[in-house]
Amino acid sequence: MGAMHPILSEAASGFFRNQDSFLEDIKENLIAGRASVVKLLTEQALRRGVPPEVIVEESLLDAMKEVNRCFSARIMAIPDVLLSSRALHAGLYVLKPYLTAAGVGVNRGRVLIGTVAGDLHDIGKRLVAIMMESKGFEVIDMGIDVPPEEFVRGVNVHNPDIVAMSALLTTTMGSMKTTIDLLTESNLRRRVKVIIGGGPVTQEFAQDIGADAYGYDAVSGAQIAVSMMDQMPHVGPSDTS
Ligand code: B12
Repeated sequence: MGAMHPILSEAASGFFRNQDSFLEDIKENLIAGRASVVKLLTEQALRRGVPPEVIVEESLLDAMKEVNRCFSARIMAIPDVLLSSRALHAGLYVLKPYLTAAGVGVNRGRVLIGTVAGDLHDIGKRLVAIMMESKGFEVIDMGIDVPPEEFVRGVNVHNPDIVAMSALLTTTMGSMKTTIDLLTESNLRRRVKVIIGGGPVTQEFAQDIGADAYGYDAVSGAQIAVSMMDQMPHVGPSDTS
């Protein structure tokens, strides 16, 4: 069968759809790891007026939860998950300017974020960073496998208001505590709020290790960061008190 003319194919796949069908199709193609289709559908959804945050929350995040479930149930293997994550990033690439534009001009504060030592998972952390940017935070991403000393150096160099840590492995969660302890020893703990998250992390664990908050996902994490700033006595990222 010959390929459809791009304009016809766009009309067929984009013009007559409603919001729900876009969200469902993006989700389905993300799970199937079709990056170029996810990119195209995301562009079309935006053009048809679907709000970018709705695409993230109701399509991309939902799809990744399903990917997690399928991986845990051994329905998907690691290469499939990596294809899905590539498709997620294709969608996020399209959405990022719109999401971060929402936060432009709002100086909410500065967040230093990283995945803790020994842990190479960065998909969730990157989502958290984007959602925080969308709320008007300046986000400094320290990357993956960040040792406690690097977090401390980051706080000294960048003077953030919030330190956000991600861990996906039970074996690396301990590094969150080590990082908080090192911040305390370095007399930096009182200068920052600490929020943690990731698969094995819980509210109880956050309390046990002396974090200020736990975020279940990227959306709630960004909301918690906003409330943290509202409760802080000082304003702005440049305040060193
Ligand atoms: C993708 C993936 C990988 C990829 C990572 C690719 C990448 N660039 O990130 C690769 C293949 C590299 C990988 C490797 C490994 N993985 Co892996 N991986 C996964 C998988 C399937 C999905 C994780 C993911 O990206 N989810 C999608 C994102 C969107 O969700 P998320 O990460 O949970 O993040 C959300 C929330 O948790 C939260 N969040 C996350 N961080 C933060 C931080 C803050 C501050 C806040 C507020 C919120 C927050 O918000 C996010 C968005 O809503 C999970 C399965 C699962 N059930 O989680 C296993 C999983 C995490 N991996 C696991 C394991 C064991 C490994 C390996 C040890 C496998 C091996 N034998 O080699 C290695 C370890 C490598 C290392 N040293 O880190 C186990 C961990 C078990 C455990 N409890 O310890 C899991 C749970 C799979 C399983 N069921 O066994 N993995």
